[in-house]
Amino acid sequence: MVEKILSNLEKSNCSTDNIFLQAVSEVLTSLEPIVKTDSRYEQFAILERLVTPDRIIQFKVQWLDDNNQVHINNGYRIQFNNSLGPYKGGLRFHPSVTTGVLKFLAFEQIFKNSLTGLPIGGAKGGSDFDPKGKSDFEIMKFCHAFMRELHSYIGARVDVPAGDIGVGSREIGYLFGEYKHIPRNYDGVLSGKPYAFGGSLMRPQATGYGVVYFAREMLYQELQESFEGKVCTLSGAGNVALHTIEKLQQLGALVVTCSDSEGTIYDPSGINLILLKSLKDEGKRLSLEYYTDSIPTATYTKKCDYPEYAHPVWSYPCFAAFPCATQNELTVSDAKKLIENGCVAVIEGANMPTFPDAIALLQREGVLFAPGKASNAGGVAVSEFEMSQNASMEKWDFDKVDRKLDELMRQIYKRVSLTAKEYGVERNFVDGANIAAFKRVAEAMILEGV
Ligand code: NDP
Ligand code: 2IT
Repeated sequence: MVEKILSNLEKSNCSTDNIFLQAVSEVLTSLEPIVKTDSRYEQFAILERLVTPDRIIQFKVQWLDDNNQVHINNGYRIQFNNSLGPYKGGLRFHPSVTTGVLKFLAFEQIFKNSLTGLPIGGAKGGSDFDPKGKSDFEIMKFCHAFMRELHSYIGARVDVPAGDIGVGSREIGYLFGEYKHIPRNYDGVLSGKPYAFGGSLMRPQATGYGVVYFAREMLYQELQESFEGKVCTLSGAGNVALHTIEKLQQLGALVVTCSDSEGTIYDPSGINLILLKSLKDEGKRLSLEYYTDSIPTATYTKKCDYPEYAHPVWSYPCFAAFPCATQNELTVSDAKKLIENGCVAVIEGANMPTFPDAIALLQREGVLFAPGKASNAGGVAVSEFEMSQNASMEKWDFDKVDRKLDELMRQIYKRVSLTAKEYGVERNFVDGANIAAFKRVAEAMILEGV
């Protein structure tokens, strides 16, 4: 059945959708052993319905730059599945954005959101707009133009977008600023808002901190290990990477690498987070090259100086590795290097950063592998906490959100690892996550009818 669905999908999707097919294929492979266990899955055509988005919305975004030149970008929102709750998922502004990329991200989001146990469905959106090199005013004008097109498709109980690559609280602030003018109501229609007007404390930190809470629990339960004194490697230098580094350092780990789309830093004395934030914090996107001006003992390697299949960040000995930049960034060659160097765990901060053959190799060699849909779910979970706070007009303090996040990440780990055991694939957290997430969504789809 799974093969038939994949082959039909290949026929009905175009070649730029390969990344979506990669995501679907991984999930359906995990589900293969369980789809026969319940005849209702076939009767209700659950798999076929699950791989087809509810709707793909595409719109034109017209905006003026600081020289009054007109620019046009494509804008999208993919509402994939709302069986568990309102559509929920981020917006990505990056030149590589296509419907294929957003379909993969929205599909993954259904499963991630299901794993949180919270009432949220799966969606994703964004634009091929490139925020790099744009003035603050241009970012504002683009966000306002984007929201003028998007507003009629979203709502606090309909679809609640948030941030992703290229979209942080500054962009969410501008998007919200335009939204509230249109229906003239102050709904929590976006999450990741600045704290000054409806944002939740800890949303900026939530994804990275959640990744580390998941990793801490997994390492403790599986290996009775902690991060104290351990060397960790990491890719990325954005929201997820910065807060993953922050929490790892708080737990006593030595994080020795980070990267951006231009190159990589290796700092054997441990990444200086204050310096890194001063280069990269929201809005600022200075090259990592400048890191070595302040810390000459660190090494900077330009992207053009290494092959695509062998990323320097994965070539250094480490206890655990955290890919936190983007999809398909950790190859099978990188996985071999990590294994040779004694890495015991790979925990995904980004969405699908590890190639399928690299995952298979890591798992075969006994490296603990945490898939992003489980380990990076803390961001969307705190987004849902923000929706709760907005709906009740409350403000929770930092410790309350932090405690709830920690508890939720431990629950996700438990759900994923128990499901893997139950289905005879102990320690396969990919299968555990896909099966646990699927069962909850499928049950809702069956109970709601066709
Ligand atoms: P940011 O835009 O804050 O940071 C992205 C980082 O990744 C930057 O360092 C960027 O470098 C680098 N990067 C982006 N694209 C590429 C590329 N094609 N090649 C190499 N490097 C690249 O995004 P986030 O930190 O928010 O997101 C990172 C990942 O985490 C994504 O996969 C996202 O989907 C996922 N995620 C994000 C969540 C959130 O709450 N923000 C929640 C869950 C998952 P540069 O600046 O040079 O482009
Ligand atoms: O990939 C993700 O989970 C996000 N970008 C966050 C989504 C959200 O709604 O907070």
